[in-house]
Amino acid sequence: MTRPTLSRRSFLQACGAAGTALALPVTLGGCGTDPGVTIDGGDPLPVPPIDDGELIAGVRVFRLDLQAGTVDFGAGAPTATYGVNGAYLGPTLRFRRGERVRLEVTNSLAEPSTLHWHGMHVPAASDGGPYVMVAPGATWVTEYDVTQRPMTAWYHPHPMHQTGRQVYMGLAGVIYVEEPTPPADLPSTYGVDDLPLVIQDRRFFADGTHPYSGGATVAMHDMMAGLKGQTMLVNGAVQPRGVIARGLVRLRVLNGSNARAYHLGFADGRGFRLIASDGGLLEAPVTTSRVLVAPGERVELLVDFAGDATGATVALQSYSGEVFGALFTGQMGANLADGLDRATFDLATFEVGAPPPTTIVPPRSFAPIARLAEGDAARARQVTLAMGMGAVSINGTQMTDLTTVPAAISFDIPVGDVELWTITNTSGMAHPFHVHHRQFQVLDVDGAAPPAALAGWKDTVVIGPGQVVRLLLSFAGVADRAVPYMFHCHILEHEDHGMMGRFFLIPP
Ligand SMILES: [Cu+2]
Repeated sequence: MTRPTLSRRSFLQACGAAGTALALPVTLGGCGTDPGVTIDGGDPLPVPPIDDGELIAGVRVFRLDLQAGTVDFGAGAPTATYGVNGAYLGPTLRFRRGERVRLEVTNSLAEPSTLHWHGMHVPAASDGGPYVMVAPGATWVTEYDVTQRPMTAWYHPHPMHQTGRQVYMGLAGVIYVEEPTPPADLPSTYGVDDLPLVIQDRRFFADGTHPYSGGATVAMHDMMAGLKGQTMLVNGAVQPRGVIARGLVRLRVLNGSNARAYHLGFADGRGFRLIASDGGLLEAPVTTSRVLVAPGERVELLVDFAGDATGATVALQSYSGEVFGALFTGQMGANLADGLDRATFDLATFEVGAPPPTTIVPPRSFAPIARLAEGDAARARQVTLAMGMGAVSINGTQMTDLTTVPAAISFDIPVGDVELWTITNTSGMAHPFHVHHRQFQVLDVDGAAPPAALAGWKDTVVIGPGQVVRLLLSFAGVADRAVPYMFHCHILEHEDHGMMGRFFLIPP
């Protein structure tokens, strides 16, 4: 990869996360942070290799190697990276409902890590959270049954205090959960009319480094705002150009960024159908021209290119400025937002290629979703997300280590119970709230029924500044008093600095 054109954008970063009372060590000096280089994109869109595993005695076996590498992103010098079975990011794992999978995770890094299967319903010991670490040189083998409905999940490391850095280095990948035979009325030819798009922003410096290089911790401002950058990667390439089928195309978007939300739309204003959120298909496609996707969230879009001329191009953009007020409020929000949070910018460009293998006519509706009801809840919990005095918190406290977890953020939940969680955000910026192991339903947002995009199964949901969002969660699974699951903000710098809690599934 060569990209000769480098320039420094005069890019004023707001600075001013207030306060100095730190509950956890953070490097001071966020003011005047170097915004990094501007990199011209346009290289071909990479498509992660599809990995179907190997069927051994009825178990589908996947071998994943966490390894160090080097990638030239065009910053001016190569960047030291991490990847899974490669230098940056990892393969797309294809799981099939009804099968058993075995994950063999080898850690070839020089530091401990772990892999978490974000969105998957798995026993706690298989979940890959911070309580199940993989030492350097070790191989962690775990097995579980794939029981959930088809969806797009993903995997990423989850080590205590190190998740943001390790994901930023490049450890992440997509998981397709499919029926043994995918439905014929949705695009499903991988890499042709069914594409994963992993969107990440990065801040590169001219020497190829970034704020996490060399094991660094980020500056105070980047801890509070979450680490954001002005360089957009899609599937690991800077603002790439992808050739897509001249027909109906299914884009499975993962926001794999540490902190930045995107408000997706196309430069020519075309509409598309939002067909799935985190936990799979909605009850019906939602026709729209914009969709918000926050860190950790996935959305699936059907975009029709059948009417475009071969060779025509259209940019996928983020209309971030349109949602600025929904994601940032008050002085705190103004301080923690950056220029791109107020702007429209390109993520990738699609060039219309050959027609797809078959012409797809998508259904007008999908299977109904059985609704959980408030009356199903065995108990209610409050989860309050807050920021202030240079720290992030849940219920007034923080998760600072794995053993001394305050009761306010450590729950015991009997297997099989339904719970009503009220998530309140008292801060001036949005937090994508994620719960491990189970897909949940949004009961209401500030007292109103959720919009259609949030009415399906979710595992990560944006809690806007000042918002109150109520969730219904059904905790089926396997009791385990030794290994907990996590819930946390998916702004990874917030997670790493204690905006996290845990829950144990206990016997009923
Ligand atoms: Cu947060």
